[in-house]
Amino acid sequence: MSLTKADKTAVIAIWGKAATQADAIGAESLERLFASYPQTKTYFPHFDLSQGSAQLRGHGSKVIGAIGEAVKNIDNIGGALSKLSELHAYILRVDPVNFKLLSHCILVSLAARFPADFTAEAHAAWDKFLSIVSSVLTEKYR
Ligand code: HNI
Repeated sequence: MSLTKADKTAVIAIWGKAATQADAIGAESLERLFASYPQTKTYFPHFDLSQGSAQLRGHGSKVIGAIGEAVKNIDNIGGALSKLSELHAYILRVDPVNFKLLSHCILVSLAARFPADFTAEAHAAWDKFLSIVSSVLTEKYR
């Protein structure tokens, strides 16, 4: 799967608006993940996952920061996230199904904040982009 020029433009455009509230979007995405798919909480037994907790916000900031790095390096997402890929594959061993769930929650958080920008085309572009990010983070499993 690869992003077309139009996909990249759409991803970068929404990120341009999201970047200033990235941390809040990261935290909201995790809150949605843990509320809607509580099984994902099993990866975080060492965290306080209650809404708005410092650990949840801190982790949300890291996750969305990585998304920002991927946007900045949209032509070399694999290179930009290679360390993170090793971490998720060899140390964290997160089941790849969970990446779809988190990607969905990120999409919903973006859509809820930027309804006018979140056209069907922008939705599709972000869906593809997050699939690529997820593939990069899980490719070393194989
Ligand atoms: Ni993920 C740590 C980014 C999906 C479970 N994860 C990180 C860190 C980043 C990150 C950044 C911090 C690394 C560091 O400290 O060096 N994770 C991402 C991204 C995605 C993703 C960009 C997908 C879009 N991670 C997932 C999923 C799960 C997950 C789907 C499980 C449900 N991640 C973890 C866990 C940690 C983690 C667990 C370690 C947390 C800690 O600090 O102990």
